[in-house]
Amino acid sequence: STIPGFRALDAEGVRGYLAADPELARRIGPSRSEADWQVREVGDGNINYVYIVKGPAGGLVVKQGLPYIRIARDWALTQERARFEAEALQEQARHAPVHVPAVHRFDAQLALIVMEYLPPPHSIVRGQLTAGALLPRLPAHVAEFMAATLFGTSLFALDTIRWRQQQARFQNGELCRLTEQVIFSDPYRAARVNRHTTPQLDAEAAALRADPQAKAAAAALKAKFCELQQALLHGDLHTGSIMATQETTYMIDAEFACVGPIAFDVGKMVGNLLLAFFASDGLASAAEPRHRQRRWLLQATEEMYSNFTNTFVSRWTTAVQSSTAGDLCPADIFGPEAAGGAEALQVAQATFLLELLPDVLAFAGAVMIRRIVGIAHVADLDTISDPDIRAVCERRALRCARELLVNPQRFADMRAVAAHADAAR
Ligand code: ADP
Ligand code: SR1
Ligand code: MG
Ligand code: MG
Ligand code: MG
Repeated sequence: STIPGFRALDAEGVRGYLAADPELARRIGPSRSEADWQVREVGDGNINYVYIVKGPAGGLVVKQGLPYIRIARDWALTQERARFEAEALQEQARHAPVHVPAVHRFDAQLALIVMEYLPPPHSIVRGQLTAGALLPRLPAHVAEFMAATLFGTSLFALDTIRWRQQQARFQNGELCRLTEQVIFSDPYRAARVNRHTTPQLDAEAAALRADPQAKAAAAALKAKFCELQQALLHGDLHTGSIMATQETTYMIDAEFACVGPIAFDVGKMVGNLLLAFFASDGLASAAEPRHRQRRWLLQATEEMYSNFTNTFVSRWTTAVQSSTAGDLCPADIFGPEAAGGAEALQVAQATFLLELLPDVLAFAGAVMIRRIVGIAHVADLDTISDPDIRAVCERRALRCARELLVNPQRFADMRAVAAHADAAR
C-alpha cells in the first residue's frame, strides 16, 4: 500500500522539491536560480524513476520509488526499498567510500533519495561493454568494493551483537522475495512474465523447465540465498548497477541490499561479465571483431575473483592480528596469543575459499539463465538485433550457465571457468 502523504514527482515536482530545501538547492545553484536548472528523467533501470538536476553550481540525482515496478506497473512493490537503498549506500560508504555515491537526503514519505551526481564521462558499465569498451580498472575496483563491504559486514569483522543488529536491520523481505521468484523460480517454470528469443530458443526454454538437475540446483540455491546470512550484500550487483570511467568506479542501485551469502554478490558479477563475453560475438562486426574485448572479459573475471579473495583474506588476517585476544572478537581463538591460532586461521581461510567458489559459480549460472529466459533481460544480448545471431549467443551462454549451476564442483578455479566459457562459444 502507498505511504500516506506520498506523491509521485515529475520533473517540475523534483525542481520544486529541491528548490524548497536550501541545503540541497545550494548544491545546484544560487537561491532563486531554479528556473534555470535542467531537470531530466534518465531512469533506464527496471524499477524506479531517476532524475538528474543540473544548475550553475553542480548537479544532484533524485531517485524515487513508486508503489509498483517501472517495467511492470501491475506489479506492486514496497516503497520501503528506498530506505533499504539509502541505508545500504550509507553502510557501504563506511567501508568503500570511493566506490559509492554520497547520500544527501532520504525522504521516507516520498520514498526518495537525493544523492551525488556522477557526471559524464561516468556511464553504466553494461552500456560501455555493449559498445565494445574495455575497462582496465573495473576488476580491481569491483573486487575492492566487494571485499571491503562483504568482509566489513561479516562475522569475521563484527562482534556478534553488532552483527545480529545488522541482520535485523537488513532483512528486506519483499525485495528478497522478488529475487527468489525471478532468479530461482520463474526460469524453471512457465511463469507469465518470462520471455525468450522465440521461436529460436523455444526448445531450450522448455528443456530448462523440465530439467531435473537444473531445477534441483536452483531450489537448493534459493534456500542458500535465504539461509546463509553471512554479510550485508549489495543484492543487485551487476554491470547495470555500476557507473564507471576509465579511472573511477561507483556501485549504485542498492535497493536489493539484504543479509545473504557472500557468493551471491560475487556470482552476480561473474555471471554478468560472462554474459558480456557471450554477447560480444553477436555485437562484433568485420570492422570490429572484438577479439581483444572477449579476451579481456575473461581475464577481468579471473582478476576480479583473485583480487576479491586475496583482499578478503588479507583483511581477515589483519583483523585477527589487530584485535585484542580474549574478547568475542575476530582474534578470540585465532589471535597471536591463542595456542595454534595462526594454523587454525589458515585452515579456516582455506575452508572458506574452498566453499566459496562453487557457490559463486552456481549463482553466476543462475543469474545468466534468468537474463535469457526470465522477465528481465540484459542490453548486452538484447542489443543484438538479428534474432538468429542473438539466439546463437544465448544458446552458448545458456549451455555454459547450466554447467556452472549444475556442476560447479567441476571447476578448480576461475581460470577453468574462463577456459570453459571460451570453449563454449
Ligand atoms: P533502478 O533501481 O530503476 O534500476 P538505478 O539506481 O539503477 O535505478 O538508476 C537508473 C539509471 O539512472 C542508471 O542506470 C543511471 O543511468 C542513472 N543514475 C542512477 N544513479 C545515478 C547517479 N548517482 N549519477 C548519475 N546517474 C545515475
Ligand atoms: C522484475 S525483475 C527486475 C530486476 O531488475 C533489478 O535490477 C533486479 O535485478 C531485478 O531482478
Ligand atoms: Mg538499476
Ligand atoms: Mg534497482
Ligand atoms: Mg542478475
